[in-house]
Amino acid sequence: MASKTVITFGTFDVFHVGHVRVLNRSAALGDRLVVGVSSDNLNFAKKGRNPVFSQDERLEIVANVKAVDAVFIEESLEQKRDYVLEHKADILVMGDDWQGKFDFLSDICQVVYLPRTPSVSTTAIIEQIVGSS
Ligand code: C2G
Repeated sequence: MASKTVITFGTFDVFHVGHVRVLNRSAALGDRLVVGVSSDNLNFAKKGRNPVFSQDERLEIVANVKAVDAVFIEESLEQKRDYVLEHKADILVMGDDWQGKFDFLSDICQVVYLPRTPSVSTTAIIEQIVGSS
């Protein structure tokens, strides 16, 4: 059977257990995991704030997760189709906060949404740190 490439995307700011679990579960769906890490500009456009860690730092962290085979910077949400084709991905994985949003790519790859890990988020971690200072 041909080997399967999985692609997923995220900001992965203030890297936490929800991030490592989604990467492990994504990798388990295929043979090779490629991860698009949102650029600082894309993150600002999506969330209205700069990430705590820069795109170079986030890229380095994600690249060093055991389940991850390759990383690249995701510059724009609109380029998903190009990224899937460029990396020859067979499966696109997204967290279920994106449920349905990328179904239009199912003509070129399988699209899978995984449930988020409950009760952990970058925003909550930042709020907890700010509140405890
Ligand atoms: N995640 C999770 N459980 C959490 C938090 C995050 O499973 N408690 C998953 C998200 O569903 C996503 C990945 O971890 O699959 C990265 O999360 P974010 O950094 O919040 O990703 P986001 O900013 O939504 O970027 O092109 C789409 C974007 O790049 C996705």
